Parts: sequence; C-alpha cells; structure tokens
Amino acid sequence: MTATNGTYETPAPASASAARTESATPHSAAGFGTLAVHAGAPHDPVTGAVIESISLSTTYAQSSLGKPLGIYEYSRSSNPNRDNFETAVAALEKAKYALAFSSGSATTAVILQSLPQGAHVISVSDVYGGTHRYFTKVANAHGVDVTFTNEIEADIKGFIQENTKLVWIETPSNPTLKLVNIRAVAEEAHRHGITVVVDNTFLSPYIQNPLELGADIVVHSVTKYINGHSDVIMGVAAVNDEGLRERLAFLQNAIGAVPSAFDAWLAHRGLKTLHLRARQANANAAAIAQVLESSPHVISVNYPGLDSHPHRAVALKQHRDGMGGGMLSFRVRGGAVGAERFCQATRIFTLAESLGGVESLVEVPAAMTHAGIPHEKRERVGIFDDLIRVSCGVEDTEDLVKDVLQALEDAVKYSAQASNGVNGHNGVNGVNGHSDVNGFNGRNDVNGVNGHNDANGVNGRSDINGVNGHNDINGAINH
Ligand code: P1T
Repeated sequence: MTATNGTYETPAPASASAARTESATPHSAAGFGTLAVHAGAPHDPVTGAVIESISLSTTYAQSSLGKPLGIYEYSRSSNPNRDNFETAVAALEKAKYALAFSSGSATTAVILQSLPQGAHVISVSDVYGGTHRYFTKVANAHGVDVTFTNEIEADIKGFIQENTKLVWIETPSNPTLKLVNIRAVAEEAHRHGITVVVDNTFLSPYIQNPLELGADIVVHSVTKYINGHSDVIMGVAAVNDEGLRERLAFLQNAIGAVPSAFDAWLAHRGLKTLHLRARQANANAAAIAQVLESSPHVISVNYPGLDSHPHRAVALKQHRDGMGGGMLSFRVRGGAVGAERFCQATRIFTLAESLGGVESLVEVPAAMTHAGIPHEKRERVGIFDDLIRVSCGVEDTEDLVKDVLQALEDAVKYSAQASNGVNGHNGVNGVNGHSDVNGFNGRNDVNGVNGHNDANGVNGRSDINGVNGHNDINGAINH
C-alpha cells in the first residue's frame, strides 16, 4: 500500500484479496447470493482457513524505511478486514470500488467535506434526520448551502445554480418511503457536471443498485441491512469513477473516520446472508402492508410494494422484481397517543430506532429519529405525529401480522379512552400521565412531553432542554 500516514497520497485500491488466494473468488457475473458469500472472501493461503482472521494489528512491519513487508502499513489507511469488506460491497453494488467509514453519518460527512467551499447541494426533503442535521447545521457552517425539494424530478432543472456540485437522493426516503426516479435526476444533473449521490440504505444492494441507474456514488448506513444484526455502526460509499474514489479515499484516510477491523469483519459476516434476510424482510413487509391497508384503524400506508403507492411505477423499474423492501410506515388513528401506544403494545416488534436488523422494530419518527426537524417542515413532507415506522425483521410472517393486528386494536381502544379523559393515573392535567404535573404521557417529569426524569425535555432522557437528546444540553436529535 502507498505511504499514507500523514502524507498527501491516497491509498491505492484494495488488492489484498488478490494477494492471497483466488480459490473462492466468484466471477463478477455470478448471482447476488454467490457474490455475497464469496466476494472478498479468499481462503487463507497459509492455514487454509475458510473464514478470514480478524487482523487487529494497527501497524505493519517494514524491512527498510517506507518498505512494508506486505501490502499494509498502518491500519487507518487500510487493513485486510476492511479491504475484504469493501471488495464484497463493491461486488454487490456493481461498483469498481467501495470505501468503508465508521458510520453512515461519517460517510455523509466525508462526501460533503469533499465539496469545495461555497458549493451548492440539492437534496430531497425527507432525508434521514441525521442527514438533514448535517446539511443544515454542519455543512452550512463550512459554506455549503443545501436546497431541499419535495419533487426533485420536477424541481432540479430550476434549482441548479452555477455552484451546484451535488445532488443528494434518498430512495426510498426515510421515513415516508417516497421514491425518486434516479435515472431522470442523474441525466439532468450530468448535463451540468453535477455528482449524484443515492442513499440506498432502505433497500440494500439486494433490491436496488443505483450506480446501474446512473448515480455516481451510492451510500449505505451499513449499520442497517448490510450488517443486518444490529451490532455494528458503519457506513460505506461505492463508486465507479477513479477520480471520485481517489478523492474519497484521501478523505477516508485524512479524516480517519474508519471502522475497526473487528467491525469490518462482523459487517462482512452479516453481508454474506443479505439476500436471505432481504427476501424474508420483504415478504414480511408486503404482508403487513396489505393487512394495514385494509384495517379501519389505519389512515394511510407508505409501502412501495403496494399498487396504491404513488411511485409504484418507479419501484417496478428500479427495484429487483418490483420489491417494496422491508421498511414501511403508516398513520394510525388516535394521533400521537395512538402511535405511541401501538409501539408499546407490540410483543414481537421492539420499540427502538434503527432498522434493517433480523429483529423487527417500530418507532415514531416525529418523536424519535426525525424529532430534530421542525414540526412544520416535518408535516410538509408527511412526517405526522401519528406516523409509525416499521422495520420488518426475518421472523415468521404470521407471527408479525398477528402482532400488528393486536397492537392496532389495543392502540385504537386506548387512544379513544385517553381522549375521553380516562386512563390517567395521579396526573394533574395529565393525559395518561403517571405522577406528573402538567405531563402528557410522561413519567415523573415536570412539564415534560414523553420525557423521563427531565426538566422541560421533549422525549429526552436526563437532559436539559433537549429535544430527543440523551445527556445533552440544548441538544436536538442526537442520533
Ligand atoms: O446511524 P448511521 O450508521 O450513522 O447511519 C445514518 C443513516 C444514513 N442514512 C439513512 C437512510 C439512515 O436511515 C441512517 C440512520 N438511520 C437511523 C438510525 C434510523 O433509525 O432511521
């Protein structure tokens, strides 16, 4: 590997796999499952180990000054586990190169950091809350200005400025599952030399390959489907263009927001079953979406696998077999109270942030993942207080469907009682409050809304004036 520790050089593309054994290297035309299991997974030439070792060494011996014994020098610049993981992701995203980062958010940060001072970005409006936060609270501090649009296909032409350098697409979007026609946007952007990024986290490379649809960079929060087991925080970007690879690889090393060797190993292990997990999650979400759509307790369902989805035609064009994926969201009757109760009433689904793991999760974006987006802006893009986001895991479909149905009944009954002023305990002016003063569904708090032990907190824990923050002061959405 080239010298990168403190120098201006960028690491060369990974070649670790080639340096060992080709025995398990599949042809790039192999099917997704074959690539998932074998790409970047050479047998160890010394021991014959089928599974790679975890290479924890941060540094590698040199025979003379600047002459490493092997191909590695310093682990921030590159290491065998990260190389193998990157090789595997590149194969699945039909990319030449992939670069791993310490989180999905770090991936976003590095891409934004690669822009020149004073650059302009056009982004879809309903991006992940943390992406919105980075665009509006970090990138702007470095002179990068972001214009958001709800209708990027229609607006892009009019929004392009002389200094527009990047278009940011999330499709499906988090949490409203809107779709963007990647090819249409990329064609317009490319007419002006603008780079197109697609956050493909919600579908995973099993269902959608944005580079094949004209995007220049595809990003993932590996934390989600690619790792798939809710035990690693990581991100990845995949590209075909050598210039883009060089720019991002330079920043990967210079900023140093890289995953540990252990995390790269874990995520690589998770990736090997992505196709199996994605199929089951898709089947579960499709069944649940149908059940929700026919329920009288549900106002609307966002799922790109349903014929009623406004962008169904895009799903049929862009997604493998027109699949809708494992994510959906829906509005429940009973307002915010009904939504919270639903999430508490489920027995298999866990109330938690994140998505894409083997276990099914539910959350209320307005109070959790997207609480940092101002209320009015949130509602404009469809993130209402009664919107519930569902991440389907790989449990048995029948069990999940039954769980959703019983939680719906419970939530609607409960919210009806709550709106009649019943069901409060020891609350003063409380709705479903416990021992609180002026509380709304809070516990032991003062003026709290859904807070725990906080003062003036909104869904915060142990914080002061926090919004969905943890242990922070004046913080806004900390995830
Ligand atoms: O959590 P991290 O690995 O940093 O990934 C950030 C990120 C980027 N893009 C999308 C589409 C995401 O959904 C996320 C993270 N999302 C959650 C934690 C969530 O619950 O939605």
